[in-house]
Amino acid sequence: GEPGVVPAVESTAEDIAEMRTRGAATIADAAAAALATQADRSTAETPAAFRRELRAAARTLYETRPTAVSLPNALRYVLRGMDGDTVADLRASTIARAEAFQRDLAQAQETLGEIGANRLQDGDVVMTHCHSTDALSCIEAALEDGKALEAIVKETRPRKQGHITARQLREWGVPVTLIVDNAARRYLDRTDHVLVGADSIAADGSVINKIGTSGLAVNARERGVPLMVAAQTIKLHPDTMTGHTVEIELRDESEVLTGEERASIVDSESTGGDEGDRSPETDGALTVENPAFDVTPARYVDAIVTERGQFPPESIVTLMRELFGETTDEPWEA
Ligand code: RUB
Repeated sequence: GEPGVVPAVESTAEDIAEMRTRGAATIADAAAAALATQADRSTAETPAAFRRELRAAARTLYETRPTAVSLPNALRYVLRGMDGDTVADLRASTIARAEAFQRDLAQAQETLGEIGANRLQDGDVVMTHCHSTDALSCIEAALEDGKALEAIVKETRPRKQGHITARQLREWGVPVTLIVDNAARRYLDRTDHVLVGADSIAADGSVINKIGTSGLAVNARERGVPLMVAAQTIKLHPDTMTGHTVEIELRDESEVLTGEERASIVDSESTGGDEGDRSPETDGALTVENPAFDVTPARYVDAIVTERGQFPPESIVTLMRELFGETTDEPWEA
């Protein structure tokens, strides 16, 4: 760890990296809370040292996972609110800014849920992928409006976040049909809406979300089922306004294949020798790739629902310009 970064921040970073804390909104909330904790527990004696520590804490959090832009957006927002000429003032302003961020984030989710609920009709069947608190907020608001919904929940390999979605929906009394990812196209025949969240949204309206979203989107279009993306504006990716692409996280092989499974595949590859004769070249010839996210082009997205209203994906760039302006320098790199 970096000097001055408090253990609570290190452990938040570890929770994010290991996915005990996961999902774009939840990660952003945890990151803001961690910066408040850093501010609270900092033992810095000068304003310069305090600022250095906060930047180091932000870097520690930033380096955990690359795809959900809500993480750097949250860090940037909190650090820009750090204000004052004394350590006491810097501490108080940072904590207040982080708390305001967390309040606004929760409020945005509630507001977008009410907006998204308008797209759902009584009796509709909604298909979900992964676990998105923004997507669930739309369902919750529709239920509160008295609409009865059913859900078809994709398991979402390899981490099975569909189980978290299924548990939440069952808590709300929604009938749930859990399916393996490969069954999605078959069940689109009786689906009224595909509803997903986002880790990042690019300036061209493309949506970066859990791996498998793009294939689902193409199948949904082929079946005539609309795809709705629920995303707080914190998911809008400012760098994409200047042409940057969003980094897709590649996760560990162990999420896909156990060591034993690997051995059973590589051992069965005949190398002409006996069992003890397994060469490293043979081992190296089995590559497991485990991308955590993919990109759904804007043309497959029917609506992006945010707390600022719902948008056709092609017009999201207007909202991005309004929210971010032109500067995207990271304050923790200063
Ligand atoms: C989570 C995921 C979610 C988005 C949106 O991926 O792809 O759909 O983060 O979630 P992972 P939310 O499990 O790898 O973090 O609406 O809660 O921000």
